[in-house]
Amino acid sequence: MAQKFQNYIDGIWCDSSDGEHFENRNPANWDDIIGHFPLSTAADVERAANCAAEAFKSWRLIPAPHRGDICRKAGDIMLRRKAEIAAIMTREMGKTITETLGDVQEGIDTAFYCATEGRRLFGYNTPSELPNKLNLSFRVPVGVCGLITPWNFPMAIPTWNIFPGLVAGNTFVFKPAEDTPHTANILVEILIEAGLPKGVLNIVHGAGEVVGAAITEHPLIRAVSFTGSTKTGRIVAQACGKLTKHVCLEMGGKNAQIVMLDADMELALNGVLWGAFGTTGQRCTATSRLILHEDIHDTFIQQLIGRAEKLKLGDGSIEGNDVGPIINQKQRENIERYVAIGKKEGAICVLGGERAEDGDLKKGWFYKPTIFTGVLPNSTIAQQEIFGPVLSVIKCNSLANAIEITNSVDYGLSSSLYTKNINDALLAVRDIEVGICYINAPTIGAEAHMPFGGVKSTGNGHREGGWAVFDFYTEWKSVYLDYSGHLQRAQIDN
Ligand code: UN1
Repeated sequence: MAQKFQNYIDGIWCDSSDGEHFENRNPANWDDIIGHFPLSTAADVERAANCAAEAFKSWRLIPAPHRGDICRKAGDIMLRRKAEIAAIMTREMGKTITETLGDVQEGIDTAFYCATEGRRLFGYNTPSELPNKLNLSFRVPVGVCGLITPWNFPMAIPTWNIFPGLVAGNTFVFKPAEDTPHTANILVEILIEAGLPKGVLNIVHGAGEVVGAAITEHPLIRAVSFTGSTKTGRIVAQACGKLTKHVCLEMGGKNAQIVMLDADMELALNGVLWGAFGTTGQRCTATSRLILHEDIHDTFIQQLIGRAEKLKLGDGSIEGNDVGPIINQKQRENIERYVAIGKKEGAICVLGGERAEDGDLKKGWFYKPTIFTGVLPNSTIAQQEIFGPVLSVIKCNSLANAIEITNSVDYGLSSSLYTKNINDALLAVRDIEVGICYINAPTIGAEAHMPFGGVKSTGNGHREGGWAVFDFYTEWKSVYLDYSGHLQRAQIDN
């Protein structure tokens, strides 16, 4: 009998209001049922939002350094449980243990970064234009925050939000992805053990259309952070806009790696293999376009195919496997749809382009690493996010041409350029329209203490990670302290 998991509302583990559940299965082996999780209702969100609002009254008064201490303790617990959490994550998400260990580490890094931020949270003081008057401006929490997270980074993305949000003094209603609910419950367990008071973090499992929608529509929830597709992000933004909520959107990418004539080819090959096929291409930062200088194109492709076909597909929990499964049936069908479009549009599929179904792979959602050459910059597979192990190769004839192709998409998350020419590198840093720019490194590899996010259709101007995320989880309060003892009129008496 598969284990039954629960929501956590107001310090109590509980079922959904109508007792319904959904199943969570291992994407590498459908026979492996991880457990049943609550299919929650709008009433559950209502209850969670009310509890979070009640908890906010006292949580906001706890000194920020003490709130930071809870994050530090959470980081210590994560460190202790790192291998166990990685195994749980691989079982429900599919990526290799090496990668899930990295995902947990990103959470640990964020915990320790945020712990110390509790002792900073810097504000401003400025001179007043009037005598005997003190001007200060400091950060205050927003209030109850809603958090809707995806399945590809089940620990890193929730912690990027929850830890800074808590340190800033907010409380949460958290809806994790239906495909990775177990890791989310572990995070809640960790924060309970670290001493988080009841009601401060509430987890409500279930469908985006029900639980996610209720979070965006609930008037007590003042800010919503969403990571997922651009299509859903726009729905979230519209719903939040009606109630003038803060909304932080981290959405799609169509990230390019450029390789110039003078690049270190070995380095560039390793970069694209990791960027395109790591996490089975299921990262918003994944390399989905490879822009090659025409003079190196054929040799580079030949070597890339040689390397990519050696990648070992399989259950991510087994050592030696390089590429795990696709998260679910729907996502694999989506990849298949794009591959068919690529072929129809005239691109040449030089590797993969089909499911992997040998032996044990038959029981999982596996798909072979796929490479298309002869891709036109404006074709569908070069423009739309596929979220799978599909790489579109495009030729360029100069750096200017490569930058133009890189910028010719709606998205602007991450980019990479391989070159030994410092002038070219700096030019690219200046002109590529993205939020994250790598030189001689792949499009993936963001660090917890740097701002994370993108421009154009990737985001809405906010950043996660590092110090920048505190701009989302706080408001500014400006304070004027007049100690002159008489009426002083700004703009008039000075
Ligand atoms: C994501 O792709 O959704 O830079 C997040 C990276 C990771 C985070 C990715 N550290 O690839």
